[in-house]
Amino acid sequence: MTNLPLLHSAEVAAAKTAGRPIVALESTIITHGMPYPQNLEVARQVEDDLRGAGVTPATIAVMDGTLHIGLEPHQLEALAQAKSVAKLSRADIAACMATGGTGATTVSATMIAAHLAGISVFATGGIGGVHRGAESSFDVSADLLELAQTPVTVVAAGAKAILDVAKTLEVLETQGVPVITLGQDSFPAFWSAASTFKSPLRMDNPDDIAAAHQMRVDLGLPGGQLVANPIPSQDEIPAAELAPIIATAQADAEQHGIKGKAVTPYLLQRIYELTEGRSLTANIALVRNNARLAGAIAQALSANARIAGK
Ligand code: PSU
Ligand code: MN
Repeated sequence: MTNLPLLHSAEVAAAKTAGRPIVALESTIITHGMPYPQNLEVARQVEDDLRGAGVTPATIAVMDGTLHIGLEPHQLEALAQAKSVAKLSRADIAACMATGGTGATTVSATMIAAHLAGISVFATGGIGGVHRGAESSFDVSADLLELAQTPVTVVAAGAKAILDVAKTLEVLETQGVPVITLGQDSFPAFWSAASTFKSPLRMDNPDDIAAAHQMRVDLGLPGGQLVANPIPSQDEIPAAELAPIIATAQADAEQHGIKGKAVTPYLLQRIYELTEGRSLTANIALVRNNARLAGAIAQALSANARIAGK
């Protein structure tokens, strides 16, 4: 471990020393998920939302070979403006660090980094999943397999309708990942609060989610939890309205031969154009909503750890 190029931001280091709650944030959403300058505004806003709630944000990224747990303001700005930054999953984080590269972390790589830094809760927008047509493309996000092996609770707004939600839920079940939806029975669909799928589990408050996280740790179970947090109804785009837009975006991706890592960013950008920016407004609202819930879960976990003297 001594040679690992890992750096905590000043505020994350202070929070760790004091035992204050910390929430990890990913950086691919900044570099590949939203356009500049909104990406920077949102990244700052989400960090400030957490600070306002008494929780320390730890945005995670690899910069010049160093794994950063928390970015200083100038680093966040540099990342938001950077062009052609690598998109890192479990498969390429080590190679990027070993060669002094710079890359944004997806859900899988962010979970690895958070766990390494002793952070149990992570907020994002949406996770990767099983893509439509996966029966021929085999495009299944590494995020799902990471949830099966790394003990971090990930708060997301469910699975985007650009994915095959049924297959995504099946893989999560096979992999032993608890999928917990907050406050409703329907599994949320990212830009839409509800889908036609029932959530495997439902909980109605952050304390129960924190207790379930701790119980898995106590049982010695590997892997984390996926918490699905529905987008607030005033910010959602109804599923019926999105369906034809998603179909168009998907047809365009196919026509342009978009494959592999490029698929998710391409679809997000195309849907942004086709909704004239509404998808981004919804995306921002749901990310902030997820950070709020993640903060509350982190607070519950750290309060329980204090009581237990851990
Ligand atoms: N979904 C979004 N925005 C994103 C992503 C997903 O709405 O930015 C990013 C996340 O970092 C996620 C990654 O981990 O895409 C999944 O990529 P892939 O589908 O290539 O596994
Ligand atoms: Mn993929």
